[in-house]
Amino acid sequence: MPLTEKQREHGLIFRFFFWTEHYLRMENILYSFWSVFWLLNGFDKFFNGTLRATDYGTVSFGWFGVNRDDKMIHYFSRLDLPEGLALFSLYSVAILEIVIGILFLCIFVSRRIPTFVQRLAFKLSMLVFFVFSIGDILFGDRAELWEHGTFMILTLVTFKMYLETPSIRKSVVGKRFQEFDVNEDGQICEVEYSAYMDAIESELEQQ
Ligand SMILES: [Ca+2]
Repeated sequence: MPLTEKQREHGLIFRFFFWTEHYLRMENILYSFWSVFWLLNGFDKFFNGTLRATDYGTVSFGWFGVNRDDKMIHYFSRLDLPEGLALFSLYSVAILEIVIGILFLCIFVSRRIPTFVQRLAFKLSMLVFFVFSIGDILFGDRAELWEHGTFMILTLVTFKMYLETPSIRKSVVGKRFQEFDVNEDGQICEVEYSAYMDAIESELEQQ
């Protein structure tokens, strides 16, 4: 498949655009963000750092700043709920967060994993923010409620992008759409998109 005149003229620039379209996709950025976000937040609950007395008072040292154990026990005690329940809730959510992080990591690595698994990652994310928001209201932490609300919106934005991915691919493939829409369903699936990218790459190599 020959390159267009324009593509040949701007070889290097075209290669750069190819790289951004192939690897630096918005979906890749967002999926890696959610993967890191959930994994770090999940592990944050297991690593609380160590408290040390300093000239400025007692300071927590360690990679993960917030001591969630104390915070959660304090929240639950306000509602006369036991410490055990506070820690059980905290670590259950932490495990769920790590699971969501792994799911997003799988989606980031391969877009070919079953679509119900992909949608599950979004559904679980929304459910966790839903539960957090209820907690924020009951425990009276309005700042956290706001924070969780913004992440809820970003989850919805990412989900919208996930649903619109076929039209994003369509705009990248452009004029060659018919050629790569192999099953003629009017959409470019991940397999068809990879075929398009492979074709472009081999054309670049032949240059
Ligand atoms: Ca198709």
